[in-house]
Amino acid sequence: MEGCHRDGGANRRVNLLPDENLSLRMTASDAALVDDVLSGQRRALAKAITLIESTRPDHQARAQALLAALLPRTGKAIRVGISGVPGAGKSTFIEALGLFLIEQGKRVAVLAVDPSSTISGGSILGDKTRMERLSQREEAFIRPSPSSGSLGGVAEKTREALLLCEASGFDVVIVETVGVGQSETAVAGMTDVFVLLQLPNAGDDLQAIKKGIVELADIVVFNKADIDPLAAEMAAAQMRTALTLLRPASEHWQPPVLQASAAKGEGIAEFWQSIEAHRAALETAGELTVKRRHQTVAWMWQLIDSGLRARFRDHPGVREALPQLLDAVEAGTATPAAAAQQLLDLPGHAYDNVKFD
Ligand SMILES: Nc1nc2c(ncn2[C@@H]2O[C@H](COP(=O)(O)OP(=O)(O)O)[C@@H](O)[C@H]2O)c(=O)[nH]1
Ligand SMILES: [Mg+2]
Repeated sequence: MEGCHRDGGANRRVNLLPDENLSLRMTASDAALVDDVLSGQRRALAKAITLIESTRPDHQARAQALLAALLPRTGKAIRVGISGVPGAGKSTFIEALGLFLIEQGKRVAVLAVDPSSTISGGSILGDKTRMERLSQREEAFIRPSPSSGSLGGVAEKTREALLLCEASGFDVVIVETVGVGQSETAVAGMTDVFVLLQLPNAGDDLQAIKKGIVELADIVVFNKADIDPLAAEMAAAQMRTALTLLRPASEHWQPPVLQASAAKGEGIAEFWQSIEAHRAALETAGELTVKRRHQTVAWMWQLIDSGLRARFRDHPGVREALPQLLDAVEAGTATPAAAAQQLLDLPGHAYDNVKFD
């Protein structure tokens, strides 16, 4: 995409669409921010992500311009999603992995999608002590979930933050999420490879299988194998059987089941080998490009869906008529179809209230 026109720095214009129908003017300081993000400055990256997370309409417009300017420089990182129940050892594992990758000369960004942070006000990564060593490294960038908003909102911001990290030259972007259902789907939908971190006990297995998370996994890792190696071995064997039943056989990739001890740093190198093998398999088959294309298109539809829903709810006529119609539907005096039709047919559903200059 050739979205970025430079005109001496100040008042740089950025096209948000291929033709010039939608373009934004960037202030000199935002243009400088783009350059600083591109040159890998972590403070600039943090600032850009803060702008993206802001709900203020003027910030949103600036954030979209920033993203459009950076988009041509995205796409080079390996995007890894890691999920597991609280206590599975995700943070410990990611820290060990991050340090391993830095030793290999890579720069690593860690982002989080944490739906619980919106309820508790905390964040899975809020506890910095968990990744103390990694966060001290210059080659690492760690960012917790935005602490407000719906899962959809948090996921959307994380996806944009991921693109910013890529533009900023991070070789690997890890997205961590707690295993509580829908957040896994969101993370699997924004990453190249989705990893399920499991505890070696049957209860954890059954939960993951029941919730349909195992089907999403490209790699399964049994962590804390140091505690009871035999139990880990058995759990891994059972999971291999479950996977052959749950995952439709792909000619390109059969999800491996690994063991690790994040606390001892064991199994990390083997894990990374699997990530590289997965990537090689996707690239050979031409699937990586296809996968990412599908993901961006699905993302666009999600934004349309949530945008339409939000505007529908904001419609004055809908606000006025909704309570009564809800009552009628609940009481059985109106059919859901008739009520929905009436609301959808209200005049003046405006789709043009996003203002760009
Ligand atoms: N024995 C053992 N403990 C671990 C291992 N990985 C993590 N832990 C411990 O398990 C607890 C939860 O780990 P944490 O990384 O915070 O889990 P998260 O909630 O999934 O991020 C911490 O006390 C860790 O020190 C491991 O491989 N072996
Ligand atoms: Mg954690």
